[in-house]
Amino acid sequence: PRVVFSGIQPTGIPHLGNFFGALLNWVKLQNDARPGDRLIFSIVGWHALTLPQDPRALSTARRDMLAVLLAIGLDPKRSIIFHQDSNPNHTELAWILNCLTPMGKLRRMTTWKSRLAASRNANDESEVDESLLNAGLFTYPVLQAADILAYKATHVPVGEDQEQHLELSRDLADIFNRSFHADGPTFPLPQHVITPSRRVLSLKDPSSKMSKSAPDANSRILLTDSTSTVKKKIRSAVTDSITGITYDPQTRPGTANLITILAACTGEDTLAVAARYADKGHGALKAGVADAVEEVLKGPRAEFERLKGERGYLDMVAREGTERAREISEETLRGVRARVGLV
Ligand code: AQP
Repeated sequence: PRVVFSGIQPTGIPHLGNFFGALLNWVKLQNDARPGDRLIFSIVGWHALTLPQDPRALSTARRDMLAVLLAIGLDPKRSIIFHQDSNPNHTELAWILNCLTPMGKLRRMTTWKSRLAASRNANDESEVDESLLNAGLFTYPVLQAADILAYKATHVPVGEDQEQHLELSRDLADIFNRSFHADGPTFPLPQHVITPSRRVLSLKDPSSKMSKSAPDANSRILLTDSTSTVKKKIRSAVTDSITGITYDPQTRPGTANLITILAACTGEDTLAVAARYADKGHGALKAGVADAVEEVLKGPRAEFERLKGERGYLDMVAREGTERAREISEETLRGVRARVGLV
């Protein structure tokens, strides 16, 4: 049987990129699960703290994220859905793994390298100002490994951008297994489940991905956006001035991104969508995208609104999810503590 684990940060309401790049796949994995499979989905609050968060906004985002996960079809009877930050087994394991992690491995993480690059001294480009970066940002891939290994996960559905972190999880599992091999390996090596869909790009700057934390709110479509907001954001999406519609991500990234979104909504091929709009203009394409997005969002949006009023129910789902998660991770930690000598 498979143990599937994945997580999402409570840094805001998820957008279409999170949905097509990750969340929709979680629902599919749940709905296609075979008897005995275990599915664990976590809202990873500790990861969110690697960047400054407004405490009240974080608290709201945490609860909203749970409501969104339920609204899109995750079912607490079939999946374990819980808040990472309510299960200290993750941080305990992260600490133990930190003590086995070579610094060099963390320095090679592209996420760290891009943070470093962004903090170059304004006066001297060759000088990196590490004082602006917190230690959590450096070591959070180890926390991610702990998230996964605490459940002895075998399958981890995440975007391509996470492949390097998953590789680290495998390395750390292997280092632990080889360092403490009392009676066989402790951790299975987790595999990547590649999400088949393409990256969704920012509606305002198609050279970057759609992101929860980009400053321009019009650059992303949230799963809870109203019909009129969706229309307005798509209408103002950046495209190009070429006549007719073709799918060409290199030269027409904005147009290609709209085609990608439409295709993801309808389950069509991008080239088929492009062919359908070949003789039409951007106005028609945008209207088509808005309609397709509305079809996808209307169910989850209504369910989200309903669930937001069910605070007691949400708290119960979170509490029960945590209990089930903790039962599994506590067993892992018992083995880990015994192996490293903390008994
Ligand atoms: N634009 C995207 N297209 C496809 N997949 C995406 N993912 C994120 N953006 C896109 C996938 O969503 C999952 C959860 O992401 P996360 O919350 O852990 O953080 P992230 O990857 O950093 O996503 P955001 O939305 O940009 O959040 P912030 O702004 O908080 O950093 C991951 O599997 C990711 O691949």
